[in-house]
Amino acid sequence: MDMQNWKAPGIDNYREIQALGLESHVAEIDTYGFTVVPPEKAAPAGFADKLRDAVIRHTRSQDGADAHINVLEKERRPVDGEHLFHTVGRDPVFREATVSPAGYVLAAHILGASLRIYQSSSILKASKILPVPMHCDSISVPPPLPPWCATCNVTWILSDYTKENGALFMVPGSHRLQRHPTLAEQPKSIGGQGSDDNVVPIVAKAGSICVFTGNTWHGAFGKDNDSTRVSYATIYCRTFVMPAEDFSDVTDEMIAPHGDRFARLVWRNKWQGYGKEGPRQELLALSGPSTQSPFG
Ligand SMILES: O=C(O)CCC(=O)C(=O)O
Ligand SMILES: [Fe+2]
Repeated sequence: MDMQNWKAPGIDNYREIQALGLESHVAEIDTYGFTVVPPEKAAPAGFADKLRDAVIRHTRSQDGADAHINVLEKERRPVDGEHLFHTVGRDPVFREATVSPAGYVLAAHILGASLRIYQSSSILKASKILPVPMHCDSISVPPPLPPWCATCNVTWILSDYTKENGALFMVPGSHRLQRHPTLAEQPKSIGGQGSDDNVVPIVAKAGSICVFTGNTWHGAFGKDNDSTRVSYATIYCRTFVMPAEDFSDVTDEMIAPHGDRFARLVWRNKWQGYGKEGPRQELLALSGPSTQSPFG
């Protein structure tokens, strides 16, 4: 059947997914709440190395106290390791990662065409590291979580992930529970009282990307060895969500090489944020499709 002329919310994005050969990853996201795209499909050869080098370079050169979380005692950090925040203003390679096609189209499958960046950050986990408690990234969203998600996460795995090296873990199908996990459900393998039966480690090669919905329960195993775990994550959100980062310092010069898609991702042309002048109607009108369908 010729489907080329069909028009419906989400179809343009699905065509991009087909062109990239990522259809099975869409099925996995819908079924399990996450997918892992292998390095050869995630980005051109060499990109992940560039991204890893930038994470290490910028993390090592930031002032220790630049990020509040980096000076908290380990036990008080929700995620142990050295964090680098608001990366899109720091280096072109971080900007490129947020629009890199495989991750972008899968994020757009989850959030629809109105997606924006919520947070662009990285974590370097050297030596011994505490586990990350199980949670989902629907931050501040009350239950029942909407079946269409408010956020999603595209994590670039930049060193080989094994359980021993502190891999991410996921709970397949947990996105369909439409709630946050409770304290009693924290798995035993990370010091909780709950079952490990449905906890799967994300064992993956450096250069893979793990894409998961904002409703998918996940965390990370602790690490007891001297390996260095490196990751870079973009959390995307829908246009009505207040982003975690302030993008007002992202300049035209930073945006220009990465195109209109990136401009929208960093909230150019947003209708929110007005003062006495009130909203600009032509900008408000841009959010029309997102009120018609979860893919708008
Ligand atoms: O990579 C990790 O350690 C987990 C971080 C996390 O929870 C996230 O990126 O949402
Ligand atoms: Fe998370």
